[in-house]
Amino acid sequence: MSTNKEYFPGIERIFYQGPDSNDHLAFRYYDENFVVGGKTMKEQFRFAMAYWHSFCNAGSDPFGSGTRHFTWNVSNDPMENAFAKLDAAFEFMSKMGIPFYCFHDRDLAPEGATVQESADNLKALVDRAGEKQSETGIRLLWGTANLFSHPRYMNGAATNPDFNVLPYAASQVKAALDATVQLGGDNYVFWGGREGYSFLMNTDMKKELDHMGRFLQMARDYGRKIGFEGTFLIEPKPMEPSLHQYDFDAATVIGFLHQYGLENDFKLNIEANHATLANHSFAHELRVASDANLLGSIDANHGEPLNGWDTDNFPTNLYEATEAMLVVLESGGIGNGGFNFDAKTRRNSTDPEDIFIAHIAGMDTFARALLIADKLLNEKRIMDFRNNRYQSFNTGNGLAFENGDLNLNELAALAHQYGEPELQSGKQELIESIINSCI
Ligand code: XLS
Ligand code: NI
Ligand code: NI
Repeated sequence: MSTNKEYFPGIERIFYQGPDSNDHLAFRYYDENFVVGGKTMKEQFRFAMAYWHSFCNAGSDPFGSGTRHFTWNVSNDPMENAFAKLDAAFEFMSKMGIPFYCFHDRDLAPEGATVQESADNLKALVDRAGEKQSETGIRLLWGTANLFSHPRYMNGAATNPDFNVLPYAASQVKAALDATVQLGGDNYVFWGGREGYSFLMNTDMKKELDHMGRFLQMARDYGRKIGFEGTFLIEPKPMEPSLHQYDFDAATVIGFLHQYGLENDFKLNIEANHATLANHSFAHELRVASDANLLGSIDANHGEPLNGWDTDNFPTNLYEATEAMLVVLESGGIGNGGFNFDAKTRRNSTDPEDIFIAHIAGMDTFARALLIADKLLNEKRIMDFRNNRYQSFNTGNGLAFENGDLNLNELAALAHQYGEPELQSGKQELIESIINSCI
């Protein structure tokens, strides 16, 4: 089925040329073999391409149709287009030097008229994707099932009030897990899609959450049974499409995982734009996940600060990326996760090369942020300040408090003895200016 057609003629393999390069089809900071923090950049990031944005979404929005001409989408046969799209995607990743990709079942293969036909469509594309992976060395970071686009999921998938919907969701998750295992995927993602609600008066939230917990336990058990050794990931998002999404933010999801006994198999996939949609910073969400030992992977993108929506811009905000990389480095890296560009070019970025430029911009932003974060970690004025801020807990009664050796009565009694504490400056402006001097 694979053709020799070139989908991006005139664009060659993108290489590192250094910060002074004016070539817009070259990396200025992402040097895949350069070692930072004990790993090459390639290993630190494990960058991934998101199939849905880069190869399925031609730029349509609620006000108009797509603007990009996809040369792999020209046949009347959707399966033929799906095979062509696979070739185009692997050509793109090979030229970019992107080592991983991520997909929803429906990105890879079209939904069929029956459950069986959908599964067969997916299987055919997965077989071909496996060959493409062997030819190129490109690997699957994660697979997932699209449980939100089809009208049947309008009231949710696992949380749908109608049991008749759940078997459909299960059939998709089962097929997507089979695909992920067949392709050697390192992770399997659940983004809540329409698992949420818009009106409490017609919703039994407790029942819906119990259903979601049970559904995820079933998926975990099935995955482990068929030999999936990777990590299951939940991707928090506070709203959109539902007004109230059940996986609101990292803290909410961590509580959920513990409530339903999922914390040993699941971790979190943190998306920058979802963090800001929840009125958190990207770094905050990463930190919450990391502190719970549940930081699994990252969806790298950037929200539009003026409206806060999930606009999924490519990440070019160096400051935000630097704060994120600081957390990632302090966590010891992203492990078997990666940095997936869950991002789209703007609707009016219509040149075929724009998708290259966008990924280069994102990879360079994170590479540069990694270099800066590495410098900041060695910046004693910041690191020592943060440690020393808590030094009163290192000895004496502070240590006794931390160790659980003081009760409230004893703690309260110390107030009489200590007198009014001296004010300790947080030195925020100083730290901000040190960070700026490292950029
Ligand atoms: C949507 C999500 C989605 C997940 C995969 O907002 O980011 O793209 O990453 O289902
Ligand atoms: Ni995402
Ligand atoms: Ni998103």
